Amino acid sequence: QVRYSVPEEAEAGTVVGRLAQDLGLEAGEAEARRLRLVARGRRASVEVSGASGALVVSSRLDREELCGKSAPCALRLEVLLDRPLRVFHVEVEVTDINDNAPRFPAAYKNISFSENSPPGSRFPLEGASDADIGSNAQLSYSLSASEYFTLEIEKADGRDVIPDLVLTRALDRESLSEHRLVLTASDGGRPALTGTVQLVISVLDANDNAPQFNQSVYKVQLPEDAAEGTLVARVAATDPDEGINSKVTYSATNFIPLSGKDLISVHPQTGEIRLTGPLDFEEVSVFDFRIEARDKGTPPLSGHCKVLLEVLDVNDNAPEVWVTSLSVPVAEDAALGTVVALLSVSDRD
Ligand SMILES: [Ca+2]
Ligand SMILES: [Ca+2]
Ligand SMILES: [Ca+2]
Ligand SMILES: [Ca+2]
Repeated sequence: QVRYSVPEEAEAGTVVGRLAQDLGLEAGEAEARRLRLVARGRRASVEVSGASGALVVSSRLDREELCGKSAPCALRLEVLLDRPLRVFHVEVEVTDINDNAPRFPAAYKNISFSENSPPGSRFPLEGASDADIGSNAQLSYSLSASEYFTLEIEKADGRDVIPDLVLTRALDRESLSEHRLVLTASDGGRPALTGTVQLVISVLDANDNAPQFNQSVYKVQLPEDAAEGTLVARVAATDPDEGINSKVTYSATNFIPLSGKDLISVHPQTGEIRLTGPLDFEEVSVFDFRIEARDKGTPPLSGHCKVLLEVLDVNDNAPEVWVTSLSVPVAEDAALGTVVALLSVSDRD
């Protein structure tokens, strides 16, 4: 039995082996005795060159197509010689060249990390595959530069390696909601070939921001005769989170004096504070209360502001007059300056 080896993808005409010589034939004998391959159903991609008796490549030899991942990849040929008839077995090993780059299942990979994932959290990535064999298919991985992520390789059954994406520091969706990284796989060929996949990492929101009012204190003045329904103030809080984590509702609390509770209310959605009853400067001249803005996260977070409503006096009380003492009748010749009556006057305003 004769054995040869030839690299895959060798050009047509490449000599695989000097078959006639290796079979011990004399010059010219190969042609005279019709040294030839036994035709099998499918073309062998090699043939015997008539004149020289050499085995040469006749058409494309693709190791991946012939043998896939199995190694070694051998063509088993039968060679015939006439007069007398003889059969020889020839084995041609097709060796691998690094003609396939590593390939990832897709060009993009979408990954989600919660904003509050602790550093050290990992996400297993799908590795690339390489149609070659041996070191031409031995893959190593690298990740584009990132402040937040690194790659850790886990050895699985000592042969394939599976890269894990590992978080190295806390994420913040409010400052960066999407990270784009490139994962590169390189094979062990010389030169190495590479394949890439783009990792699109979405940062999912966590409720890590409390609503915040754009003013910590709102000072308002209203005349005491302001009608019911009068707008006292419009407060607004913002929350940089997303969705319900940023959805804010308002409520009024901590009234000083407590009676303010019945006179003032805030719309839970708009933050409009309105009068719901009559003011009376003579009773209360300053209402002090707080507005709470609470988001709908789990758990919810809240922020507060203070509102000072000053009630302004209006002249709504007539002076009251009392006669304290009265001297009647008064003599017609009473001297100027004589006290006629002593009056008390008071005005609640
Ligand atoms: Ca190959
Ligand atoms: Ca390869
Ligand atoms: Ca929030
Ligand atoms: Ca957030």
